Amino acid sequence: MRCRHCSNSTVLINDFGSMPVANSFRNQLDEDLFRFDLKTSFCEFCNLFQIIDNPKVEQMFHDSYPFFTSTSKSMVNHFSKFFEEFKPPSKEDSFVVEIGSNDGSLLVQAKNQGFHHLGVDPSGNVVERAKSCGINSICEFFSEKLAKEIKSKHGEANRIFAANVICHIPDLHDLARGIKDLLAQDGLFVFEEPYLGSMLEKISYDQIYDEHIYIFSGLSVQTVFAEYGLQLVDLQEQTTHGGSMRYVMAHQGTTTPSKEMLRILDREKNQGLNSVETYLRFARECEKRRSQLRELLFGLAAEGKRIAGYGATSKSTTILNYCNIGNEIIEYFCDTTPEKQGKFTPGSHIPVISREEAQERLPDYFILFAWNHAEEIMRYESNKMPSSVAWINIIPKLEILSSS
Ligand code: DWN
Repeated sequence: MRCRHCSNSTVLINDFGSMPVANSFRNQLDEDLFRFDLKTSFCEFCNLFQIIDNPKVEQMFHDSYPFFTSTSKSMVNHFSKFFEEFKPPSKEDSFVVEIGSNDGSLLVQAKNQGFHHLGVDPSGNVVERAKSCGINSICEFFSEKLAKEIKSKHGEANRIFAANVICHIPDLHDLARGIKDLLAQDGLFVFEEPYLGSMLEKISYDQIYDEHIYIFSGLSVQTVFAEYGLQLVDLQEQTTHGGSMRYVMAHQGTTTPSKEMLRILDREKNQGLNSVETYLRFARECEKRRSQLRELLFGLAAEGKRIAGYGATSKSTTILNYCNIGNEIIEYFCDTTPEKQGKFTPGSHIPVISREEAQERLPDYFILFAWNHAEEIMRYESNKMPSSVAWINIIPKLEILSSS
C-alpha cells in the first residue's frame, strides 16, 4: 500500500470490512448496493492517516446528496462566527471562495454582508438550495483547472474557506496547486476538519468512512502543503463534530506562525501522532468497542427491548456495518432530514422516520449516533422525552443514560 500523497509504503491499521457508501440511503431494500473494502493505513513519512480504497467521487457526491449543513442550528451559528473571525478586512476588491459550500450555511454571511463570493460544491441538490437563498454557487469538483477558471473570471481570492471538505478530496497535490494559484499573495486559506487527535482520544472510529479519505493532524497538513509553498500559520481547536481542528494557511513567508500552533504541533509529537504504534493501539481499541456494542445491543434485544437510532449520520454506516448490526436489532432511525426519511440505511437496512413519527412509537432505548450534536439534541429532547426512554451513548464511551 502506497501513501496517496508521497507514494512511500504505509502500514495497514484498520480493516472494517465490506462497506457501502455512507450516504447511500436506499428507497427499496432490493436496490443494488455498491460496496468497497474500508481499510485504513498510516504513512510514517508524511504522517497522513488515510483510507486505502475509496469509491469514485461521483458515487459519493451527486445530485441526491442527503446531507444539508443547516440541519444543525449550532453548526449554522458556528459558521457565522467562523466568517466574522476570518472575513477580509474590507469589502472593496475582495473575493471569498468556499470549497464544499453545501447549502451555503457559511457563505450566507458573505452574501448578507455584501462580499463578492463563490461557493463550489459537486452535489447539485445542495447547490440549488444555496442558490435559492441568493448565494453564488457552482456545481463542480474543486480542482487546479477549476481554480484557474475561477481566477480568470473573478480574480484572486482573498479568502478560501472549507469546512469538513478538504479531507474529502483524494488528490491533495491537485488541490494544493489550485489553492496556490487562486489565493491572493496576502490571502488566507482556512479550513477545518474532524481532528485526528480527537478521533484517537475518543476512539471515534465512526469518523472513518468513504468520504473521509484522510483524517488530518497539524503535522500532516504542514507537510502536505509545504511542498507547494503554502505554510501552516495557525491551529485552532474546535469542539464541533466531536473535536475538530481549524488550519490557517498562507503563502510561505507572509505570516508569522502562532505560538499556539507550535504548542499543538509539539503536543501531537508527544501524543505519538507521528508513530505507527499509536495507530495500531487505536485499531485494537476499535475491535474492543465493536465487541462491547454488540454484546450490549444483542443482550437488550434478547430481553425484548425495543431499540432505535437517533441521527442517521454518515458515521453510523461505519458502526453498523463494521459491528454487523441491522434491522433485527434497531427498529428505526429518527432523523430530521426529509431527504433521508422514508429510506433505508445503507447496508443495515433500517428505516428512517421523522421525529414526529418516532414520537408515536417511542422505543425503550435511543442510541445517539449523532453524538457530535449531543448538546443541541439534548437541549431539545431532554424535557420532551418520557422517562421510559433511555439513551445509549456510544462515543466517547459506551454507556446507558436514563432520560430523566
Ligand atoms: O464531513 C461531513 C460531515 C460534516 O457531515 C460529511 N462527510 C457528511 C456529514 O457527516 P454526518 O452525516 O456524520 O454528519 P452529522 O452532522 O453528524 O449528521 C447529523 C444527522 O443527524 C443528520 O442526518 C441530521 C440529524 N439530526 C437530527 O435528526 N436532529 C441532527 C440534529 C442536530 C438534530 O437535532
